[in-house]
Amino acid sequence: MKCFLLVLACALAAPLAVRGEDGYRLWLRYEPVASPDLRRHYVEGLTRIVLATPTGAESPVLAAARMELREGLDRMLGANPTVRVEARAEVDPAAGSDGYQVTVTKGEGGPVVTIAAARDIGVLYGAFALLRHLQMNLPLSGLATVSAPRISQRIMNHWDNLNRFVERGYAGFSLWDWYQLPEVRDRRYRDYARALASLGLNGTVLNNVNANALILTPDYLKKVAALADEFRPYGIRVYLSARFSAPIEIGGLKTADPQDPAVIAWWRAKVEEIYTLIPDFGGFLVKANSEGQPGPHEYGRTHADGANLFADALAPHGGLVLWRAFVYAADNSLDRVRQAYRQFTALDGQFRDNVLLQIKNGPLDFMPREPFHPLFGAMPRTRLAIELQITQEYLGGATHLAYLAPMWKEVLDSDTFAKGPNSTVARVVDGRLRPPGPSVISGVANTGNERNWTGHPLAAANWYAFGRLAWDHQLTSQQIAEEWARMTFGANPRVSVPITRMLLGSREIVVNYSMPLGLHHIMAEGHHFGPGPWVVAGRPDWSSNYYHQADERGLGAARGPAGSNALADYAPELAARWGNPATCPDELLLWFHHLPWDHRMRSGRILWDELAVRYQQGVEGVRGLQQDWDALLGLVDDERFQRVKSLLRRQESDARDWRDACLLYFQQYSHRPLPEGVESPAHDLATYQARKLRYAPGHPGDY
Ligand code: GCW
Repeated sequence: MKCFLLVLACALAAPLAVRGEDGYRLWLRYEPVASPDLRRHYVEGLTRIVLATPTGAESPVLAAARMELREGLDRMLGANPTVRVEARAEVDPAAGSDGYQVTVTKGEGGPVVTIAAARDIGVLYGAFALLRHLQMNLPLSGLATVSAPRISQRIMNHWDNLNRFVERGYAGFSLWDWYQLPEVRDRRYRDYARALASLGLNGTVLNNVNANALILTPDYLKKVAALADEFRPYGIRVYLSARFSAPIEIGGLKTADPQDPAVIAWWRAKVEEIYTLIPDFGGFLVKANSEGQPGPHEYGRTHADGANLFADALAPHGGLVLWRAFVYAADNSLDRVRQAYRQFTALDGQFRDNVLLQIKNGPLDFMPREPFHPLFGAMPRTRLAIELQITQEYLGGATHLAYLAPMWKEVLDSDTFAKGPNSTVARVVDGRLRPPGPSVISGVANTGNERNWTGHPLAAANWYAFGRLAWDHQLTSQQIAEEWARMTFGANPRVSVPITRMLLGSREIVVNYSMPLGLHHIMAEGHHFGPGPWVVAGRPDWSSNYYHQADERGLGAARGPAGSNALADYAPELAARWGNPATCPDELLLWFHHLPWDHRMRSGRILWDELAVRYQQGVEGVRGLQQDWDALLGLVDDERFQRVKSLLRRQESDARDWRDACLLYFQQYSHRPLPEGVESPAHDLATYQARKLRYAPGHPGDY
């Protein structure tokens, strides 16, 4: 008996003693509200909740909303308010078709909180907004609101292969267990959908853009349909990456020519088959004629011909084509950052109405900093979608802390000047500056099957930020960081304020220790983790000197009229500002200019010194993050505290490697000493160059 009691006592005590936070719940933790006063305030204000749609009909989406509210309120408040569905015709028109209106009125037995929407999905979004409000510990006086998404399709892009390897994924393997689907449906599928819906995301592309045609075979489509069934109650439509040559690979045809009648018929039939299984299928994402993917060029056809082939098959069902603009070729002598511009501007106006051209934020490839992609200002007759990379391919994977909202905001807020001032990328993407119809924002996922979904405990902030910006790109990076920090670590400002500050500074720190002053594409080959300014790859456009152009005279890519003239792809206002080193911001200087080592910078330093100082600042920035984090000892649960602490230690060491390797490499050309305050490198250049990182996660070549 004694022994039994002891065992019992241990069993009860153990979870408390080791109690940590494994991160699985993401920002939907619903921890009990700590302050008794606040809890009372909430309990009293939330006795009756009405979910109102025009018909008042029950639906799986409303059931999901009710379930979420029940569980959330029960866990946060220990309260069980009545949640009723009602019919109500009027909703503030500002809520649009996908948004919601929350009102608080006085009823007979106390206040009534109504979440009203034109469609049930809006009610679900409103329910999550209410729960967010409580998780942030905000007073109910601020609850009433009207909110609507600015972009109609808010989509996750998974670069997940059918064998569960995730290209550029750093958080384990794919969430989708293709082998066990459709019979086995992991609880995680539902939790994934909840996480998306909590942010207002409403679509997901399940498979890699480097696509395998097998996903379109009947067996796999059944698996896809099973996932679609799991996601549907959360308003999430499933999309697939389509391989252009699928008619040959799985259809037995001899060609994939978009104008061949048999090919056209094959895609039509395939699309019919998909919609029979998945009536709300979203459409196809296509990477064509880039990095080895097949496409219309094989048949002498254009990207528009290719996209329209899919568009015509999908149009009767309301499906979309997301055609990627990430197109460049090794045998093209034009500057890589100009190639997509050249090809696609020539096709403006030739795409069907249900085609969106999906363009990465910058013209190169998700670098820590790039100017916005000039296509955003140059295709007035085409619907343009933006693709952001949530996964940190070039910003330290899931090993480094880099909060990306400031980077995305930088692009979204950039003025293209396409239709005069204030023609921002955001306004182009959300549809205000181009033909009416659907608008799309895509984010390349940073999720995997690690328990905490994103690997680095702070990397979920990027998933969160992507979703929130997809809903409302006018939110600030700070607002979003604060929300996330409070929901993820609790509303205690002693925790949320420093974490918010850490997040906000982190991206610039990464820029500084890796690619400052507009440097780009100087990372290690293949896995892209760590420095590689010396990389000479099998093709010039994968070699670092194609971009940094370091020589005895100086550093940077010459992209003015005397160089590749990529500046000409931007509006005259920008070409003038960026074309002059005196007016070009430091952040983009070496993106556009090759400048002498002794070029005088704004700071008064010469370029070489400034470069060294920036690298040093990057390292010091990481040390600052370490200090901020260490101060949270005892305030953050031990599990997350220790993990972040060790990751930051690794980041500091990686930052030093970046600094030392890059400065030693460039010093071969500058022949100048390191300025005061910049630490001496730990090793010689050859040591860094000889390092080989094996089996880095996310690198397709290693799997
Ligand atoms: O950033 C590059 C990546 C590739 C990726 C490609 C793309 C999916 O290194 O891994 O392939 O971009 O966006 O298509």
